[in-house]
Amino acid sequence: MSRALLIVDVQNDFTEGGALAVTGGDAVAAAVTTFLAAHASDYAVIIASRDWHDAQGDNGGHFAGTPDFVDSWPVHCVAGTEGADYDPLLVTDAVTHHVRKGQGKPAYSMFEGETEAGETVGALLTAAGVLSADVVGIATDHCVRASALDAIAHGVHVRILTDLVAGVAPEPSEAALAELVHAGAELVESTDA
Ligand code: VGL
Repeated sequence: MSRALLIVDVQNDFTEGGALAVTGGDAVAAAVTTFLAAHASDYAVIIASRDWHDAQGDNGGHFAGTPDFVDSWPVHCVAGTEGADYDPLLVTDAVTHHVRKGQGKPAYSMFEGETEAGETVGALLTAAGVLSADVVGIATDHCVRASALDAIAHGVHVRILTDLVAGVAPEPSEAALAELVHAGAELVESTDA
């Protein structure tokens, strides 16, 4: 049975010091690197996503001068900037596919993104015969949530590695994990993965 690892948005703007810093983001980046060193060979595909917004315009209302931090956000992850790069604590050598999303529009799920070759995450999972996926990254209450729900909708069994995710806010993050369990996801610690 083929398994995928989905690494969501471990980018400078979502870790400490970034434009939309998520507390614990650096720790997630480092812990995913440690996890990959031991577990990369468990996975048929390892897909990492990056939010990749346009410098011009508000990306479909995603950027706002006075953001509500639910549907609108400070400027973040502008294509080609340092903020959009992977956090350097994340070592990406084992990543098999890099997906970019959100050009000109909000895109919380990595399933909305594409590789440079134009492949979608859904197509990659289907091509690799993936039946289960482990999801890690940032942010639990937004892009991890949306990506995991789309993975379930694609028909794969999803596990959230709970010590390898970080959320914008505690209550919505708890709610997102509960929603994911109701949708069929399993919550496991990376040490049990
Ligand atoms: C994200 C807020 C805005 C995320 C992206 O990666 O979870 N959150 N854009």
